[in-house]
Amino acid sequence: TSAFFKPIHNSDPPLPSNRRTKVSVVGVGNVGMAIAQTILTQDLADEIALVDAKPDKLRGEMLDLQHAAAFLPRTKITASVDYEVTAGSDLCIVTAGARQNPGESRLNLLQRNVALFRHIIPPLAKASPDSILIIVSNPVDVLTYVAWKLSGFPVNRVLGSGTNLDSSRFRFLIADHLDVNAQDVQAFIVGEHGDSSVALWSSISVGGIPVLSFLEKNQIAYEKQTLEDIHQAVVGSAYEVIGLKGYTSWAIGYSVANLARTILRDQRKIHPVTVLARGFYGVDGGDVFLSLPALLGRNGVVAVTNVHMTDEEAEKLQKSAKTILEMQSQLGL
Ligand code: 6V0
Repeated sequence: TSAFFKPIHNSDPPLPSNRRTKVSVVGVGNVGMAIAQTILTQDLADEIALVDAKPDKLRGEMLDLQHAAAFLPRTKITASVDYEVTAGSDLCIVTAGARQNPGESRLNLLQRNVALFRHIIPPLAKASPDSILIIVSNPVDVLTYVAWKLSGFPVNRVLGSGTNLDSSRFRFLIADHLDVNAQDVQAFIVGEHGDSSVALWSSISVGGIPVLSFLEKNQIAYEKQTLEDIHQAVVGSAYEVIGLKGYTSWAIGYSVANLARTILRDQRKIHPVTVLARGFYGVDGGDVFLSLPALLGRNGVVAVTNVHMTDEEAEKLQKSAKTILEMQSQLGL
C-alpha cells in the first residue's frame, strides 16, 4: 500500500504465498541463465530465485533480468549466496559445476563436482523439502544419483535433464533431413547423456508413421550409414558447439524450461530424462540413473514408458548402465 493508491474496502487477507509457483536455479553461468530467462519469458513461475557462489556475478545477473520487467510477465526475481532465498520452491534446478581443466579426466571432474554437490544439495533440500530437483550439471547421470543420495528425496522427485537435449538435437536432425517440423518427429535417445547414448531407431515416427517399417514396406532403400551418421552428429554436437562458441546454452535452456512446464503444469508428457533405471529394460547391478522415456507430472517422475526396444538397443542400454555404474562405484557414496 502506497500513497499512490487508495485501497478498496476489502476484508480478504492476501493470497497465501503457497499459491505462487517458485523455481530456484543454482548456478548462474551460461546454462543456468539460459534456463532462468526461458522460464521467465515463458511465464512459468511467479518467483525465480538464483543462487551462485560468486556474489557479484549473481547480483549482476539478477539486476539484468529485473531490468526487463517492463517487457515481461510479472515475476519476482531474487538472488543470494544463501540458500534461504530458495525456501519453499516447487522446483529446484541445479546447473552449478566446475569446468573441465585441460587434460583433466572425467572422473577427476566428477569428484570435484561431487564435492560441490555436498555444499549445494543438503541446504537446497532443507529449504524446499517438498520440491522437485532437476540436475543439469555434468556428468548429469552420476550427479543425479549423487543428488538423490544427498537430498534423501523419494526417487520420483529427483531427475536429471539427461538425454532430453540429445533427443531434441536428434529430432532436429531427422526433421532437417526430411524437411518437416521437428515437433512432428517422435524420437528418443536414451541411456547416458554423452558418448554411450543409445538412439532408439525402431521407435521413430513422423506424424504417427513409424519410419523404419514405412521405409521397409515401401521398399525404399535406406542407408544404415545415414542413420548412424545422424546419431554420431548428435553425440558430437555438444563438442561442436563448445568448440565454436565456448559453451552451450540456448538449447539446454529451452529443453529444461520444457521439463519445468511439464512438471509445474502437470502436463503428463513423456520426456527422455535421467531417472532411477534399475529394473527397467534389463538394467540391473545397482542404483543406476540414466535416461529413459519417462512420464512427467506435478509429482515429478510418474512412470517409465514401455517403449519398443530391439535386443540390440536394450544391450547397448545395459552397456551404458555399466559405464555409469563403474563411475559411481568410485565415489564411495
Ligand atoms: P559456467 O558458465 O561455468 O557456470 C557454472 C556456475 O556454477 C558458475 O557461475 C559458478 O560460479 C557456479 N558455481 C560453482 N560452484 C558453485 C557452488 N558451490 N555453489 C553455487 N554455484 C556454484 O558453466 P555452464 O553454465 O556452461 O555449465 C554448467 C553445467 O551444466 C556444466 O556442468 C555443464 O557441463 C552442464 N551442462 C549440462 C547439459 C546437459 O544436457 N545436461 C548441457 C549443457 C551444459
